[in-house]
Amino acid sequence: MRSLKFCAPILLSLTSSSFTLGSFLTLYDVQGPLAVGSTTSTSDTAAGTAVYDPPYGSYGGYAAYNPIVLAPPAVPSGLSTQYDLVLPGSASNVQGLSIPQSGSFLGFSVEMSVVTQVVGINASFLQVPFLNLMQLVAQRGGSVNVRVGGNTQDYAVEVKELTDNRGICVKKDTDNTRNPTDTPTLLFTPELLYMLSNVSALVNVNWWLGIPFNDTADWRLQIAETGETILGDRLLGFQIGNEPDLYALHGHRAANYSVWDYFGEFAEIIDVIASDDQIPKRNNLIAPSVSGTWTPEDVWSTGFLTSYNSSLGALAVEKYPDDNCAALYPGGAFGPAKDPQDVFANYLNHTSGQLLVQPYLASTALAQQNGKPFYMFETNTASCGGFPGISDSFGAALWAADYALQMAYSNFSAANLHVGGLSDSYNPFIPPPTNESMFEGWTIGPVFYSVLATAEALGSSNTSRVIDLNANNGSIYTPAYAIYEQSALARLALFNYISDSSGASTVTVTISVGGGQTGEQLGTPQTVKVKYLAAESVAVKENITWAGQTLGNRFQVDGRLKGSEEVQTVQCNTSSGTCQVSVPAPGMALVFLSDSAYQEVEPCSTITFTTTSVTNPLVTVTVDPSILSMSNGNRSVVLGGTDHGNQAVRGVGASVWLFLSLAVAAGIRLLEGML
Ligand SMILES: *[C@@H]1O[C@H](CO)[C@@H](O)[C@H](O)[C@H]1NC(C)=O
Ligand SMILES: *[C@@H]1O[C@H](CO)[C@@H](O)[C@H](O)[C@H]1NC(C)=O
Ligand SMILES: *[C@@H]1O[C@H](CO)[C@@H](O)[C@H](O)[C@H]1NC(C)=O
Ligand SMILES: *[C@@H]1O[C@H](CO)[C@@H](O)[C@H](O)[C@H]1NC(C)=O
Ligand SMILES: *[C@@H]1O[C@H](CO)[C@@H](O)[C@H](O)[C@H]1NC(C)=O
Ligand SMILES: *[C@@H]1O[C@H](CO)[C@@H](O)[C@H](O)[C@H]1NC(C)=O
Ligand SMILES: *[C@@H]1O[C@H](CO)[C@@H](O)[C@H](O)[C@H]1NC(C)=O
Ligand SMILES: *[C@@H]1O[C@H](CO)[C@@H](O)[C@H](O)[C@H]1NC(C)=O
Ligand SMILES: *[C@@H]1O[C@H](CO)[C@@H](O)[C@H](O)[C@H]1NC(C)=O
Ligand SMILES: *[C@@H]1O[C@H](CO)[C@@H](O)[C@H](O)[C@H]1NC(C)=O
Ligand SMILES: *[C@@H]1O[C@H](CO)[C@@H](O)[C@H](O)[C@H]1NC(C)=O
Ligand SMILES: CC(=O)N[C@H]1CO[C@H](CO)[C@@H](O)[C@@H]1O
Repeated sequence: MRSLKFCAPILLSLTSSSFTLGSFLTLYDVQGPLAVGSTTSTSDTAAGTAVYDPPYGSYGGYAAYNPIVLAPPAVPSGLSTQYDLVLPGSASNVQGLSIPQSGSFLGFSVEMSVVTQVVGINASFLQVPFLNLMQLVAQRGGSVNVRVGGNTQDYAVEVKELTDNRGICVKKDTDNTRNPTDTPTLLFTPELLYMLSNVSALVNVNWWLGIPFNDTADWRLQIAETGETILGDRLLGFQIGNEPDLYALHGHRAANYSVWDYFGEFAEIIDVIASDDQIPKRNNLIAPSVSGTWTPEDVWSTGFLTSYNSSLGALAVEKYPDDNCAALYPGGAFGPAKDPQDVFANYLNHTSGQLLVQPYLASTALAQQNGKPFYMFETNTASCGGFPGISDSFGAALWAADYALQMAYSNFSAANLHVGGLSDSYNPFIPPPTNESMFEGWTIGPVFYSVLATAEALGSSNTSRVIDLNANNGSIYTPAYAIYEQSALARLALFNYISDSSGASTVTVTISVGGGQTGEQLGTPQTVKVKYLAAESVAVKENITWAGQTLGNRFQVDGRLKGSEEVQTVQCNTSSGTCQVSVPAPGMALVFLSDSAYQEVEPCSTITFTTTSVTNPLVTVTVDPSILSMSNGNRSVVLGGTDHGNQAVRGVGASVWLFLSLAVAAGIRLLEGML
């Protein structure tokens, strides 16, 4: 039933400059700037440097570190702070459950131009914080799905080598003047794909890529040819067209570009793929990835689904609930900049996620009828970089977890939170600016905690079915979801969007299971376990915890959870058959209704190895091959870390890179053969 876990102990021997376990992996601090990648890209619109006029105050630095803290919305009146949940124990007694979901449901979308900042420099130098973060998710949800792409994928060019910048797999061609929205041309070598493959050899990460779609006269299929060869089963599919409904607006197609043009071009690319012997898979294309300028129905009305059924691996859309474009492009067509304080409340209730999924409900049903998964391929709090103070607040963490579970309930099969770069406020994680990478650590966006919470809510069995309980008489501030796994009630996710430090808005939920219905196996348990997603208010950016642990505040993150895990055990009332769980204002409680529902997602003791400080630039960490094999897949090894014995120094040397020597690469292959 539940997947096996391997909790291999890792023995460390620490010397003054290095610690060694064998002769396998070497970790280095990177010396000097990375010299690659854009620090100014956003997701849906290529960006300049954000302008911080009022309401942003005088802050002129990277949006990723904007210190602005908003005021939480006022405590609403009339909230009922006690409600009951009377739930069937068996899925068979529940109407309206979602399709089975996987713990990898909420993944990431990494803009192709920032992949060398976030994932690694090349196949030999991987970002240890990235590996650690992915491992945290994989330990809970079984695996992690990452999309590498975005606007930049359409103008990407695969080349054999990049002579001027040795060891760099992605390069921005700054001479590109052809592209009206400044989408950079990216040159990359197959090293990029080896890099992703080497990540997957260490952590259970699977990838989506995109085939460049800018040039209908000269399709560039190299990423599909080399991608399938190098990534094999780790490659989940190829996006064909990124937001084609915006191509005309961005000047990437004629102004009259229509769904019919897209339909025709799709046929052309299917044809060239079919005639390419180096692309073995023909059924893994992802489309139409429209963003709302065209509805999915506009595309379906062309006969897209029937015409291309055998080529389509999944259907997808991309949507952000709002945009902050006016702040990014002041004085332009976007009008006056929105004040984040004015839109903050839009993220702090259950309606937001419901409104987001509503336009796609007919399509998720259609996808099911056609046997296709339906993805939210790229999303986050707001396009054009997000809203400082919202996108990077604890409120966004609650919002993203609610939105993700709403999508799961609505029969999406995956959703990817976008990582855009230092000019964005919404990054789930971001390394320090390259000129500061020697002495600053990474920064975590609150929405990363949403990914941990969602992965645990859904678990690793791929059988979780979700229902929105319309709890507390449908209060928009206190939504709740039930997750049935296999066929039994497994977990509950209980939200409270209100910020009220007085404690008066803490909600008490009285849960009873089984309710005497016939055929019920699971009644109210004797105890339940509870983990909390918590922070002081929805406005804060600091001290966010999941089950009592934090990844650290700004510039302090190395990808490992800090502090000891806190899991509450609630004794239920066996005579009344009820369990009372409180949900702080603000917060989310994840309630585990059985031991197996808890054990399945509870990471084994987290094994990490720490490395070095700035004063100690070269550290060797080597891992015995038998131990490394344990880190491949749903197994519990966390790689790397940085601050051992140096807690006094802030975020010391957190840009530590995992250096894989060629011998290592050979070792990975060998291990895969043995697994
Ligand atoms: C990978 O990048 C590192 C750091 O820039 C460099 O030292 C190394 O030579 C590169 N490896 C390859 C194979 O290019
Ligand atoms: C498509 O992008 C490539 C790479 O940037 C460029 O060489 C080519 O001219 C572009 N084609 C069109 C039609 O814009
Ligand atoms: C769309 O515009 C292009 C020129 O920009 C023109 O050649 C083409 O005929 C137009 N297509 C339609 C269907 O009007
Ligand atoms: C709740 O969120 C919706 C959608 O974002 C928004 O339109 C509405 O104003 C919010 N309600 C309150 C009371 O803040
Ligand atoms: C479409 O493809 C799916 C597999 O992706 C398959 O299950 C389904 O039967 C196909 N539908 C038709 C009408 O061919
Ligand atoms: C999700 O799919 C299931 C199974 O087809 C269906 O019963 C349910 O109504 C769907 N949920 C939504 C919100 O469309
Ligand atoms: C790094 O660059 C940023 C932006 O140019 C600048 O604000 C910051 O002071 C620099 N840091 C160092 C240590 O030079
Ligand atoms: C869940 O699905 C993933 C992706 O298809 C697969 O790799 C994994 O083995 C599945 N897990 C279980 C327990 O079946
Ligand atoms: C539930 O909400 C409805 C309207 O939203 C209201 O009429 C009704 O009185 C509420 N019931 C309870 C028990 O609060
Ligand atoms: C975070 O926690 C630290 C240590 O408990 C405390 O000093 C700091 O004020 C807190 N920050 C916020 C924003 O609550
Ligand atoms: C348990 O429930 C019974 C029946 O509702 C009630 O009388 C009793 O006080 C409850 N016990 C506790 C400890 O709350
Ligand atoms: C497992 C895997 O893909 N290993 C690759 C790591 O990257 C090197 C290139 O540096 C490849 O040669 C390996 O095949």
